[in-house]
Amino acid sequence: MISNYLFINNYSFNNSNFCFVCNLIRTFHLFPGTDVYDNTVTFRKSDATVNLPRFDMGHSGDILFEFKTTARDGCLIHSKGPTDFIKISIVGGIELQFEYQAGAGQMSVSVETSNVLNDDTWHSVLVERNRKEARMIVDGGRKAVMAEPRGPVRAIHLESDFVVGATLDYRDGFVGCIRALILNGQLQDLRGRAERGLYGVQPGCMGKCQSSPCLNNGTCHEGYATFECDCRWTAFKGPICADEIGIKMLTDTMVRYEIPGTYKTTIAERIRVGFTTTNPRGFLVGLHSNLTGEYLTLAISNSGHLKVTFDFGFERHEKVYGKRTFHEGQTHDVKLFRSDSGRRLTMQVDNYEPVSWNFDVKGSADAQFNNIQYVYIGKNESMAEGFVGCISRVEFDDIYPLKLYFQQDRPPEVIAKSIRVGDRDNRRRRKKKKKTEEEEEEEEDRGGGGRRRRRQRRRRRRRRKKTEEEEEEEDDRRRQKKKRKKKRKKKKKKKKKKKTDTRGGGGGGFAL
Ligand SMILES: [Ca+2]
Repeated sequence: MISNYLFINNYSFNNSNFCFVCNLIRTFHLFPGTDVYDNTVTFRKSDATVNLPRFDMGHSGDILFEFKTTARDGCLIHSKGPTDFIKISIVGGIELQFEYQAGAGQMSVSVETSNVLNDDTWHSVLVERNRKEARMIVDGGRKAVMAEPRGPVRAIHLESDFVVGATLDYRDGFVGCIRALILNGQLQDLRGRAERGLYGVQPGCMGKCQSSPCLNNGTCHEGYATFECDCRWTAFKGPICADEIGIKMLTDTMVRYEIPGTYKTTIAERIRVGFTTTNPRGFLVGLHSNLTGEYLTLAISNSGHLKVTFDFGFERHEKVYGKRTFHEGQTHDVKLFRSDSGRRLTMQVDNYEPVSWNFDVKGSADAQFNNIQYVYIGKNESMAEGFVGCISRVEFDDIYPLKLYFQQDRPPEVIAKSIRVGDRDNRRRRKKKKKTEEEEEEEEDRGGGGRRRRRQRRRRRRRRKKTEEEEEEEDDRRRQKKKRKKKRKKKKKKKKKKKTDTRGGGGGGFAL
């Protein structure tokens, strides 16, 4: 295979040597009032094709179209004759390749782009072959040219259908959109064919993400045949970010997330929490700074209403969402956010109308929530009793503490205390560990330890023996010491007695 790369940046369309331009002009004259870009189809399956009639490329011909995809590889166009063929493919997401054969060996022209071709935006392709050379231009700028070999130039002889979307045998399929296919200046009606009904091909460019299949603000990655939801920036998990991540809270359960690094200072927070409870009191979520003493707490009051308490340094505020009570065992979703440079706090519960409170923040006053260190769920360290029920979907801006807590590689910033289930598990693990140690010893005793272990055991026994002897010696020493002490005490007593006797007499005299 002969391959030739030639790149010219900023290629100008005014270069009259290129028939590309005449084709474009011709195109727009040929189809007055038609939007060639409206002639679009989506290839939903990799083995789906649109088969057009034989294209006589002859001694010179050109193919112009645009595509949009997220796939790295795929055959866009294929056609062949008894020996000749043409094929246009995307290779590795960055290279576009035009391969052909006209009598002699196989030829190939490739354009490697600096930007990716599978970035789900439109890219244009012009492939042209004339008596002198074959050329390909991608996105109007990237160009590759290959001169024909010396000698008489043969026409490309094609006999099969002109297949769009895969190879003739439905392999290496392209998945994505193709529009404005123009062959030798003739717009091809791909859309019309798709409208009449074709396997795996739909009129228009419709991705799978257009129907917003990912819930809770999950990011949809287009695949045209499929889609993928990225739930990273949500408090949810699962294929469409719909699965709740929740925790059962007992009265002593606390989850704490420590904001790493230089903490966090905000003027517009976004907080969300889901909960279920039958207890008309309890701390749901709290943000706290030990450095500044500033805080924000969302809790259920004794009357079963939602209550926000905060102090960002300008004044302590307590706001109650008194429209409803929330302790009837239903699941609720609370969203809380601050806006208007910190002057406005809005709470939305479930799908009810949001409630806002405005605050009088003076110009010099500090509406910032400074140095937030912790996010608490269920209770904080100073509380004796916490929330009882279920808490889920906790998020504070881009922090998802419960999700982090339950993920496989849990970061050290998030901890949960007094989770009884977890404690029981730990106990079980400890028990198991102990048992294994015992089992090992037993095995050793049974002689299953091998030479090294036996040597270790002997050494251990010797050490034990030694210690016993030492202990005995020490006991002796202790006994003797005691004896000596007793003797000394007796002597002292005698001396004392003598002294007291003499002093006692004098004293008695004085008393009299
Ligand atoms: Ca502040």
